[in-house]
Amino acid sequence: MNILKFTFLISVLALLPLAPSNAQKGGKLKMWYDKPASNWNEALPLGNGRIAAMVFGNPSNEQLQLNESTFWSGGPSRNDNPDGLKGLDSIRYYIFKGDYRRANTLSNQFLTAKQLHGSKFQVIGNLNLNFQNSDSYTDYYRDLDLEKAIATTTYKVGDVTYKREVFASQPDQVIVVRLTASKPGQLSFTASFDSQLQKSSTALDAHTLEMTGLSATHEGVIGQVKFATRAKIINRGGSTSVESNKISVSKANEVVILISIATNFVDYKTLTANEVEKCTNYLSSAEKKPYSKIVKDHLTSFQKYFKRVSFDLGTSPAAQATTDKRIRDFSKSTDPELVSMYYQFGRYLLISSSQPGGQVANLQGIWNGSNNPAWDSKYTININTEMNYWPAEKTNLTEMHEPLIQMVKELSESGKETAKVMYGSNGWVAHHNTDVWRITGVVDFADAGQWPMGGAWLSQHLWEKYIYSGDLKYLETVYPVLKSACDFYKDFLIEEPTHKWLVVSPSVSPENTPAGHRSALVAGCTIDNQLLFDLFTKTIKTAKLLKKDAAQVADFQKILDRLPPMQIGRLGQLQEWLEDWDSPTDKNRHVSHLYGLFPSNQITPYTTPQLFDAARTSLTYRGDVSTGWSMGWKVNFWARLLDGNHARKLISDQLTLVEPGKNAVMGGGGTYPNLFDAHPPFQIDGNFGCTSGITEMLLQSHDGSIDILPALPDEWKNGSITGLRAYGGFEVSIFWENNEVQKIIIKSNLGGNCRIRVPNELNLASTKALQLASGENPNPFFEIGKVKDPLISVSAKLNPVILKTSYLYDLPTKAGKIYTLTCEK
Ligand code: FUC
Repeated sequence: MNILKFTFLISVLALLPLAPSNAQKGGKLKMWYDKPASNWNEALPLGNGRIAAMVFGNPSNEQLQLNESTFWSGGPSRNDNPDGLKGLDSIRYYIFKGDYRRANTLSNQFLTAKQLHGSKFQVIGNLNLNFQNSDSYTDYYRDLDLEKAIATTTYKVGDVTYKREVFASQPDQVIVVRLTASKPGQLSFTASFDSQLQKSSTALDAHTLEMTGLSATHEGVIGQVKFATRAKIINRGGSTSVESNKISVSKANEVVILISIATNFVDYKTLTANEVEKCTNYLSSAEKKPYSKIVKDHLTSFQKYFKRVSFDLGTSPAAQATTDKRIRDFSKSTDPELVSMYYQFGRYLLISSSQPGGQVANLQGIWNGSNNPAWDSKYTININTEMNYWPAEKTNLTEMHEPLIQMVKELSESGKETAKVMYGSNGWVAHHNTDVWRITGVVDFADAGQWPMGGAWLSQHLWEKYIYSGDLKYLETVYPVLKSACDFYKDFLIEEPTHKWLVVSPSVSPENTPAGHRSALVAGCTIDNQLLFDLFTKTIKTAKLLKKDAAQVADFQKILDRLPPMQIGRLGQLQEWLEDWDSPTDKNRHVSHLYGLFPSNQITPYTTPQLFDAARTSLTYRGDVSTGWSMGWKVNFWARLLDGNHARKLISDQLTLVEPGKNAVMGGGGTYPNLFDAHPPFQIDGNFGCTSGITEMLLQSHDGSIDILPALPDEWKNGSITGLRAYGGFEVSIFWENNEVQKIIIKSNLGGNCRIRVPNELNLASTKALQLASGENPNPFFEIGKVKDPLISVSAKLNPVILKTSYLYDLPTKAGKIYTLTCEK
């Protein structure tokens, strides 16, 4: 390393002012606080998709709580109940007979996993930095700059200003801490690691700490994931010394600490990597770079993604306050800038927790402070994991989607055996949970776990990635997974006795029990039918695009034709089940039957107005306030229902401050001081769900056209959003004033007709070839799968769908060209 250069850079930087002036506090994309974090839900998250830290920012005792995405309990394992086939026919028999209790008992006996309900995402430990004489400090400030992905803490002790900057570098695979002071020789502290799962913790020399550990044994599976972590302390000035497993730094001018973490994980079946070697390798390459280069590379790699989308809703005086205060006051103040920051925080979290080649963002993304986290912090695939990835394509983060696509491919391998062993079926199946070992059996108990549709929902993401990019090469790589998912249902579906429809049984409408049933087990619930409609439609489309498997396509089409239609029940609601069992007082957080409204496009205002009205009735009965993720979902629903003010109300419900430490509850979620979503407890899906929902308020492309500002709330009078993605390879930027579109910039990546719907008239002369739309949209990416007409109960009252005026245009585009459209004045 060029030590001289490194030293020079450090000394130049040390002369710069260290504390932000009042005018610099906070800022558009800075979460900021005037106190150290007193608990985990006040600490600030950093991550590079593989390793992560929560930064507490305490002057006398800094704590960096560390995670690594492959550090899970147990080891490669499966959880299929081998008795499945013995019980399946009887369970189905009792369901059709209406004896749901009996079916439930048998299901728990024959289908639910015998012992293994999934492993736990675990904690590496903490790096602690204990500073001398720092108990009385003044001028405290800490922030997380979302644009830079750097957490900064500053404070004064006496007349010395101290500054800490921390970030997680993706290119260098280390967490970097830099400590500076406004006067020389002022940095004295002791550094040490600790962990509940540690095997050893030592100081290898006067600059290097090392800790190793092993994951916990859980549900009979021995803990086999080994980790190694090292911290390299590089001081300028002063000295360092070793005290047992701690390193003391005395009177340094400036210190950089590089933290490296690695495990023996190779893939979900293999744990043969050498964690110490990996950990050392990351560290020794990072050490060779000067700090300035590490920061520069970090910024380049992070901003490449982050800056693709900018979002401006203006500002207001409320934006001057600390972030926790802004959340507390949100419902009684006007603070649209908190919405735009919260939106970008969702994108920040996805970039920080999900990177190509890495693991999928779990229930807590990649941030977990407990070795017994709620729901094991694993993958709940009956909504939560999918929700994490709703913003990926539309907010221009397609690379972040890759770990999920990889997981679906892996589940299609592990789920083959589950399909065979439990149900005697071909193809692959996954139920309502999985983990890093890609388990695909039934976990917990029948009412939640007996949902053989997790794979069907996840598979939608394979198509989703395609419809935004048009990348046929990619589509070819996922086609076998789609086909094999259909193969499973081809064998597994059975005919229900009344209408002779093909249905899934046994199943549940996720985690909801029809009133009076005392068992959630049913056949043919609405979400299952909707998921199958999408799965088969998309698989058939894929096969046709790739010119493959004509015979299978014909078979799949026959199945598609025999799926149940959606039904509108006695209350005018969309029925959640095959029978009209919906209760108007049901407030369950899951709203699974509205999968057809969002994320799917089976229910839309322009194509299926009756179902659209019924979906609104169902959602109105379900109510607003619920768990964090449920409210995040509802922002998307109300956006799809074209009601911007209601969507805005849900954002306000979600931005309700939740005091840290609240245990899991099934209603009354909100947001923690660090902007993490509160189920409670912390669950990241709500963050991602809301970011997706805000996008849906401003841009939609699922109903035959690109819909500009489809659900703009009155409050967001002026604003702009740039760089969003729409179906068919379009990138869209929107500028509006007084709730009217002023300008739209469209980049066409694939060419083809761009049909756009706008709430106010465009100036036809603003772009050559812009014309009023006519006929069907010829762009194949906008073709909508036609659902069957709904069956409507005789007592259902339906309201006509009244839509606001909008204008529909066609713009023939060329690949690679940018078009600017302005409004008619
Ligand atoms: C499902 C939801 C819960 C929670 C859990 C992780 O079980 O019903 O609300 O989000 O997943």
